[in-house]
Amino acid sequence: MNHFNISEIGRFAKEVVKEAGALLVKLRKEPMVLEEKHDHSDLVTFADKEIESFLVKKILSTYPQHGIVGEEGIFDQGDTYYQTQWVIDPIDGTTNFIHNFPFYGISVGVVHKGVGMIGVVYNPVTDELFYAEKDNGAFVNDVRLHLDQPITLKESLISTAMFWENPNTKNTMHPSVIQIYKETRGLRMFGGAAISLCEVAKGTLNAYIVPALSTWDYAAGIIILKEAGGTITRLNGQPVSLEYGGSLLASHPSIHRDLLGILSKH
Ligand code: 2AM
Ligand code: CA
Ligand code: CA
Ligand code: CA
Repeated sequence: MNHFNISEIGRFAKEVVKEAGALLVKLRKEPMVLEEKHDHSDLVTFADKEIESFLVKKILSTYPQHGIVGEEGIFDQGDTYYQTQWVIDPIDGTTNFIHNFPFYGISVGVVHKGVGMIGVVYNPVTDELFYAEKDNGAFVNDVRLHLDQPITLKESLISTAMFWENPNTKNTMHPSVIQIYKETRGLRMFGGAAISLCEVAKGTLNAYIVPALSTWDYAAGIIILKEAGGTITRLNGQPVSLEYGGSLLASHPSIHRDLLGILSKH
């Protein structure tokens, strides 16, 4: 009954994210209206809510039977079970958006019966639209992404987020982070999960490693990276769920095992 037509839904998802992207570019030029969510570093703007509302309206007018999980909670799922669920982050990298630091984007994933089927991420600064369908490859503006050049840990550039709490001494860097820093070309923190995952899919970054995220931060990005040939697990090597958030070790396939080895030591 609830047939999932991946190419039709994918085409729609791409279109709707492009439209939301144009709206985001327009909203960026308007005066910034922002408020704190939990503290001074956890912010939400008028644009986050506008983009999520726009996406929810568009999705439900075409697919009224689908559910939507979004960071700003515009659509209330209640206790209803939806076979097909859209997992959206209207602006991933809100702090970057506010500061005009060019590393933020719109992230939309489509999950059917718990399986990630479609991922769309739009970077309005570079005008890059990342798109992937399960088993059908990953693309940036219609150019195929594929991680087929092997790399070593020594020649890789790693992205992470926030300083990890040191389990022994607190308030200093986690020993895994220090070791990864020493054994690679370097560590970067850009403040955006979705774009980080897409950059790993492009090969400009070689891994994205984070201790905790929500599903909307990575739903689209992990489908894109997986279809580009990347390897994605939790930090302990377990498979990543699209139903609940958690850690992420998302990398080029040739360095995943080495990174897991480092993470398991500390
Ligand atoms: P956001 O911009 O959509 O909130 C920042 O390192 C990355 O982590 C961003 O992708 C950010 O998404 C996400 N994040 C999740 N929870 C966060 C929080 N409480 N504070 C800041 N960033 C958070
Ligand atoms: Ca947020
Ligand atoms: Ca986010
Ligand atoms: Ca967000």
